[in-house]
Amino acid sequence: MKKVDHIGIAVRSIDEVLTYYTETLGCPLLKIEEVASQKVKVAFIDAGNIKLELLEPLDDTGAVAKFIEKRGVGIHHIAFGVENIEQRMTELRDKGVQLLSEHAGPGAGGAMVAFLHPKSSNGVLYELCEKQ
Ligand code: CMX
Repeated sequence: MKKVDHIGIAVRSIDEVLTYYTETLGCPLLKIEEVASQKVKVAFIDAGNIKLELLEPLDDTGAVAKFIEKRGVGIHHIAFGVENIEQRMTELRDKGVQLLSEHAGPGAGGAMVAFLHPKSSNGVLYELCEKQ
């Protein structure tokens, strides 16, 4: 893996928590966007050497909505920045890791993303993320 690109944090409402990050912690807001394919609105926060990705569900049916319903708000995933994401996926699959999709798909910030199932990653949802 090249680096940890961002940490995803599930929230009920970006509006409600944003001033905690920008004013209380003093971390600048980079951008807010909707990622319809993942059924989330995301806010990227600049935390210095890493970004925090606040994830607000767009409806009750997506993965983040289900996560909040079951486990409450908090840390949702860790995203590794990678190159050649399809090759990384093949290597991990060959090593017995369960991936959530056959191929990478579009994620926030125009990146291509793929997820490693927490059941085969010792309870942690990992994302692979390749910037275009
Ligand atoms: N971290 C750790 N464990 C998690 C988890 C998470 N984020 N989300 C779910 N789990 C666990 C559950 O607690 C459950 O464990 P138990 O069986 O021990 O209770 C197990 O995984 C299965 O969870 P589930 O609630 O039954 O949910 P699903 O199997 O339907 O989905 C998962 C789980 C990981 C496949 C789903 O959350 C997913 O597809 N995630 C990837 C997509 C995603 O997270 N998109 C949002 C991010 C957007 C972005 O960054 O761009």
